[in-house]
Amino acid sequence: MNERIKSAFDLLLNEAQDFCIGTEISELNALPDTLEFCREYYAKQKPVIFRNVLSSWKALHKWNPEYFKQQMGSKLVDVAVTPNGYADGLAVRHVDKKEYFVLPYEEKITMESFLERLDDPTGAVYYIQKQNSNFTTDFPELKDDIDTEIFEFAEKCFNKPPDAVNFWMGDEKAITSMHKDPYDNIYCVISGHKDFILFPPHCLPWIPKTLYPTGVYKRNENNQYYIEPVLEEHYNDEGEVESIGPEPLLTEWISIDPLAPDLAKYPQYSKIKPLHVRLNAGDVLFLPNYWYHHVRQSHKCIAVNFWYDMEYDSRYCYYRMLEELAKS
Ligand SMILES: O=C(O)CCC(=O)C(=O)O
Repeated sequence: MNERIKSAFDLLLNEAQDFCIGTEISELNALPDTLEFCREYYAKQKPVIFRNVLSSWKALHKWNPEYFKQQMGSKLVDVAVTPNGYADGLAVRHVDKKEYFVLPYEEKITMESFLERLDDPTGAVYYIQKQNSNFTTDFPELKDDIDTEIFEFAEKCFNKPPDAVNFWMGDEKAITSMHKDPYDNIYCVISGHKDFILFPPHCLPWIPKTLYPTGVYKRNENNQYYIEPVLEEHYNDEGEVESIGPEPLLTEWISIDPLAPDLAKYPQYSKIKPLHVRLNAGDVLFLPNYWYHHVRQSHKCIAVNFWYDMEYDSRYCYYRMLEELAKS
């Protein structure tokens, strides 16, 4: 990399360090009002944990596997299934020994059998993690157990309703690999705990990324999982698919695992310091858009989160520039 760009990146890291940007996570024991939230957290794009603020939610006292079994045992739910716990993560495909970015096998099963599979330590890893507002569309019977009015302070600040409300429940082996989202995130843990590893957006130049062939898990008749490449689609001028393949679609993904970083391969990663955050039942995290996050959980942890579309402001434009410079 060009020396001038490299020293500009070092300057970025040092300035952020000097101004304590992304060096710690604030915590409050109550929800803030709109003005405090806007000034102290949203405007500064600073994460904050609100500890133990969900006690007014019925969900906190009611939601557990037994309750779900009684209330919706026969309901069909969409589940992400993987052999290794990484839905949307990296894995080596045995056929060609290449590393792929792999999407999960998607299965519809009853809530009761989902809960049974969570108790089977030998099988594949099951995770309800569909990020398509599945709480709103798939779990209307749970709606009254959460009180979204407590987040009025945030909604006034974002000035929009959430784009998606997602429901998460799964195995402790289910891991969400490091990524970032174009959403401001209000993340609520209802039962169990979640462990987040975070980096602020300005750490981009030190977080290695690679273009990977894309695959999707499939299951054969012996219940074994294998990776099938997702082939690239070619479009005509009308935007219709003209042909498919022969090459797999390429997906850019973060190459480093923060749980076991390969520093020999990615020495630049040692320059940045992760923030570790544990959310317990009743805790809420405000995670601003474009913050990198990696997420683990306790067994049968239950969570709900609210995604608000980010504002595409000047910060986003600088970020795009940084992305281009980091490629050079
Ligand atoms: O809870 C998880 O596993 C992942 C959460 C996440 O990535 C998000 O809320 O953006």
